[in-house]
Amino acid sequence: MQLLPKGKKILALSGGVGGAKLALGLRHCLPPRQLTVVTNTADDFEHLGLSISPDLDTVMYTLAGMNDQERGWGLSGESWTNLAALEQLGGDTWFQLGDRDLATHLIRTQLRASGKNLAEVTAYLCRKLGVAVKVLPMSNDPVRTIVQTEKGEMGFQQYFVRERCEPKVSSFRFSGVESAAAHPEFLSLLRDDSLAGVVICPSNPFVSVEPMLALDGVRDALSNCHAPVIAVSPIVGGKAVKGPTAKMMQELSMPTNATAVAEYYRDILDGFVIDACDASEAQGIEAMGINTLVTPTVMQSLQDRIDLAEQVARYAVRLAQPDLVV
Ligand code: FO1
Repeated sequence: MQLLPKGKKILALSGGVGGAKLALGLRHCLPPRQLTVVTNTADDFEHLGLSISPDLDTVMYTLAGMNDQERGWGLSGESWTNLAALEQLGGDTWFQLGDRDLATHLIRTQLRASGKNLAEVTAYLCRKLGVAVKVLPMSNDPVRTIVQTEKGEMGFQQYFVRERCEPKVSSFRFSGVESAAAHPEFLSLLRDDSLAGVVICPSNPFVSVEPMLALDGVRDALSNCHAPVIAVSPIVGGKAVKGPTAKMMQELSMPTNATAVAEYYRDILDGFVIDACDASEAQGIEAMGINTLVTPTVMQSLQDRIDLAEQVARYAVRLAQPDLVV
């Protein structure tokens, strides 16, 4: 089964868990050379002297079939001996690094110190883990999400993990984004004839997708993209499938529904995918000038991931030939 015309590619923009699930579905229904996954790196931080790239890790581990499905992050079958030893020595244990996961951060830190950029390190790790799909960091330059909360400003992992997303948020800023360059292949693919569609995965719009859009040239390239730009709603039935998206929407005084997500991406979208349980919102989203696909979007099993990915890839092909859209 060939979903895309020969030589055509899908570019997926992904944060962590939700994005990685759809990326895995796409990986199962497209040959590796027809898929590139650009991943948010604004969640990255340095911890215990190590370079941690949580969303890259989640995407890599998921595509390698090594991720812990219940926890959502890290490796399956993990052990925690190092963490226990760290605790005994009074070290920082609020951010949990498993024994096997630690190897990824050690290698990344070592290779970065030897002069390799983040994309080179990611390509190396993917090769070693048997990930055939191209996974690119959004940028080789450091960008860090800073969360403005009722308790003051804090780094993203401090907000997300240490504070368990509890403080009320009022805004986000992406430190370093003004001087960071989008990965050159990210920008060139957006302008390439081989592009069949851009898929914004069901990741958090504010902290997973926005940092990618905020990189110089990306928003313009998406608005002017010759291929359809499609987003999958991370909000289903008024709730986030995973993570703090709905809570953030409330705190930012937005309605917590798929329509508000469509509105947020309005300038760049050709198509929007909403869950069957939100079908009543389709008409309003279409009235914004955004074509809407209603389909089951909750990805519990591997088959759910593949089914959704197939629907999205077919939707991209249909949107590229507007006469055929029904
Ligand atoms: N998330 C947690 O909720 N608690 C953790 O202790 C934690 C550790 C961790 C270690 C490595 C890694 O790659 C990711 C890790 N995550 C952890 C997940 C991660 O920080 C968040 O899910 C993302 O940043 C949000 O996309």
